[in-house]
Amino acid sequence: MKKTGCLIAALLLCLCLTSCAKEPETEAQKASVVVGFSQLGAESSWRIANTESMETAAKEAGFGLMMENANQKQEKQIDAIRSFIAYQVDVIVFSPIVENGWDNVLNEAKKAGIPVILMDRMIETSDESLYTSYVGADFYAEGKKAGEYLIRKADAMNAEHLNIAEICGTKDSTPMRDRQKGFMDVISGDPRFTVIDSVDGDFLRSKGEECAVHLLDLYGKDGIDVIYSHNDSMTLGVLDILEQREIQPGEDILLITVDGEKEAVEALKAGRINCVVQCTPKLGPAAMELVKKLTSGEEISKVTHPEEGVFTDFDDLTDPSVEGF
Ligand code: GYE
Repeated sequence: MKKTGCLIAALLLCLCLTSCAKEPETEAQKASVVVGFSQLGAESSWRIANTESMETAAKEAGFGLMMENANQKQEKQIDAIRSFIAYQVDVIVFSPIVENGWDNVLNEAKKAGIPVILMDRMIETSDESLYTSYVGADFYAEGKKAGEYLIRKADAMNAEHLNIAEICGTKDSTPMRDRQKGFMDVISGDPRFTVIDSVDGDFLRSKGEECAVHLLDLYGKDGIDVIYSHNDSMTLGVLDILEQREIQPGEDILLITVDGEKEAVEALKAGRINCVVQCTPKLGPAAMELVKKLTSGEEISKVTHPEEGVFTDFDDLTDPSVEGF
């Protein structure tokens, strides 16, 4: 009797230990729909606002969000996607840092039957079935808006010739490629414009500063009339350098930027930036709507672009709609 009692107690203890040792389920894992989200980094205010938008929207939709931040490394994004496949999430959402090199891992997701939504950036692939949907900006249209502003400004200034320096975002990313292409397609036929240089600023404020130093040392203040920068973070870095060197931004050198974060819109209002092309980071609600439809078996569109505008020094900047994120 005594022996059996001890045995039962030992068994119970064993059971308790094994169940206590089991990892507790996280909130994300308990939800009925689990989204694996691979964010590419935290390189800009845009990206930070985008991450917040995704987290808030997932919470509001009642979805579990397993998020991994790749700190600007493609390999880390690939690892994250593989871990979401292993966990068998319901949907994978990811923002690809560059366009190429995803086919293998996306084929693995496809084989596992997990749909993939591209959020923010696109991929280059010959197999469109590797992603179900894309939600993000039309970067080509953004580049065109930047070019159209420049033409209008040159007309208003009666400019004969303008030298443009371009500061690009992350090499081979969709916004870098398409913001450049849209801009060039608009201005390249106009003999008033010469793009004297195009440098890589990787969407980072610190690199924007480095690029400004490099360009000013190389061409001098009088050799550059316009800086077209692919995002606000880099532009804010440029502003710091121009001001250090007592060059009047917005006057001595025209500044055209993309995103529309608060600090940039304030600089536009203060006459230190000339044109801000909008690109919204608030893609969370649209992304979660796609997840909702997808998991309830509804058809979803292959591409969704948010509505975006442009703020310039031709506008009434006291209008309350002129606001940054
Ligand atoms: O413009 C930039 C960010 O992919 C649209 O990435 C995004 C870009 C955005 O780092 O600020």
